Amino acid sequence: MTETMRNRPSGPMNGGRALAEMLRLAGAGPMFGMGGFQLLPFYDAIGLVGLTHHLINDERCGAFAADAYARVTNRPGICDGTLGPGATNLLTGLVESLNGGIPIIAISGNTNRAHSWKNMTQECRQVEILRPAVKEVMRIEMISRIPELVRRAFAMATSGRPGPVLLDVPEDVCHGTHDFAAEDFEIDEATLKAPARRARPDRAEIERAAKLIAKAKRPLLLVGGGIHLSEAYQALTKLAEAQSIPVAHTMSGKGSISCANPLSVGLFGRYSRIANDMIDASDCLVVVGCKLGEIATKRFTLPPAHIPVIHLDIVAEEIGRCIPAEVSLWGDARAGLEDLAEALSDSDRTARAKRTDYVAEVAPRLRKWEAEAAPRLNSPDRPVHMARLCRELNKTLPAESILVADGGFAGHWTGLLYDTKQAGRHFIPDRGLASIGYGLPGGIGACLAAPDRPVVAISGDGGFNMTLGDLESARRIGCGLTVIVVNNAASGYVKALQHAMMGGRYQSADLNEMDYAAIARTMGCGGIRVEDPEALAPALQQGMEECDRPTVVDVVVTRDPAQMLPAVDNRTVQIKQGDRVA
Ligand SMILES: Cc1ncc(C[n+]2csc(CCOP(=O)(O)OP(=O)(O)O)c2C)c(N)n1
Ligand SMILES: [Mg+2]
Repeated sequence: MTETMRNRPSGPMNGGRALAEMLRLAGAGPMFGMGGFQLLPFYDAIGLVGLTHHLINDERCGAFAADAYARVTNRPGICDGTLGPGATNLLTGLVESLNGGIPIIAISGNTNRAHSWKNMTQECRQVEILRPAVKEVMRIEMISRIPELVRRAFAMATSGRPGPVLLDVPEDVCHGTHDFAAEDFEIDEATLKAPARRARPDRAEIERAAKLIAKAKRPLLLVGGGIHLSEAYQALTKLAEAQSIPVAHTMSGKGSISCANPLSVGLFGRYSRIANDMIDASDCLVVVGCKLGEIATKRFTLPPAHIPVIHLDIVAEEIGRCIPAEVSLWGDARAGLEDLAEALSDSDRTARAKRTDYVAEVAPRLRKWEAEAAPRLNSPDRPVHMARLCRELNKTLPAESILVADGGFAGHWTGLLYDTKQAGRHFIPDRGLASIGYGLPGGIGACLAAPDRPVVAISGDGGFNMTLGDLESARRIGCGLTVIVVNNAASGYVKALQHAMMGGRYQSADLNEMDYAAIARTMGCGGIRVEDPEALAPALQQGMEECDRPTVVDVVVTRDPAQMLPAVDNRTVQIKQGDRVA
């Protein structure tokens, strides 16, 4: 008998208790939400069954925290919202998880069905509002079906491309009672973590792909967040090394292979060090777990049409959506990469010999890029240069750390310049929906998922303003999180675009000058204001040493909109009709 079977409850219990018992059996981690009347029996049961739940000050932040927790662990993150505004506040966070393929179980309280649609307070069409924001809505209409539907929610969240599932719980279901049998509380262990099951691509297509790769002189792997979801790190590195194939990554795909691996050519797409040049000169692209969307393709101008593409993805209909694929591999990233490696294994030695000169190009190209970028990476400027901030992060953050990057320049600059020292989820940007406001709550979720590892979040001042109330949550929870605020006193990305494209007419782009370090100290957190780049590393160190309360490192960066874009490789801004500047 397994441990979970021994611990199965039975007898009369309310719906909230049954829900909590199922989550306990599923090994649920910390949950994030804000209570209300409808889910009170569930809240009451949380402590009784030994689960952990954190009050969060905005349900969107709860959903973001659950998303980051899920990214670190690949186990479904759990968040909840009460009837109406609680449920609707979950929306942005759930869409992030939907677009990013992140397993989430969201629980919403709903009205007592005896009174629904009679102008109940807080009532709204929440199921309809949230339906397109999740992979599946499960409305629980019978108390007796709670275990079955929670089981199904885990299966939906972790199978295929993972995603968020909404369990909508009417008040009378949560408060009502049913006599459960122990056998009702069955769980499927395979579905408690993504990927629940691994599908292998068609054998004949693998052979075709292998032939194409074997023939190529300059193959290149383009990888995205699917590598993390599939935990395909070893399989990717093994194939790349066995066949001498360099690897470029999207923002979500950073950490698929260690950035320190000599075969890593860094970010491709809108921002690039050398990867876009490598793509241009390639003769075979192997795309894995990557949707090839706007940013990865520089608004669909990459890759050049003549280069054959092999596309491996867990969602069949994603293949060929943006770029036609010569070979379509439908399946799990790890399984597909292992199969490719096996199909190619006889040619490993000859492939490496044939590609010696090719892979030898990578290091000098990177050195050349580095030399050109050096003045910015080492800039002594005050206010602090963003490239210098990224360099200090590279120098200071240990290999096991996690950097959570918000939308805005925080994500753009670190996406281009931050290096993970080992493979794994060490860089978490919210590129599903690219909302601002993910940094702080994402940092909370990552901290709780990896309590023994340093977690640093980097956020714009606009994104931080959006979520400042949850610094209180981080403090109360006791997260030893370091939050870097990129303080440019502006909605900087907007201001930079207005500078470049609107003749410097700034509209609704400026923020107040604020001292976020002082605010943090007032809130009982650590707070360090940094104006001199030399003070960055000690401030980060001090933040990472704080184990039980957050530290805000408020970094004063340029206020000049001409200097804000990640210009390391884009010093001459090109304005094209109908596109944004890079
Ligand atoms: C919720 C949301 N609203 C608007 C945007 C569009 N947007 C992208 S970057 C940006 C600027 C945000 O300012 P801040 O967080 O200070 O970052 P900065 O660009 O200044 O580094 C905005 C408004 C967004 N991504 N998300
Ligand atoms: Mg800003």
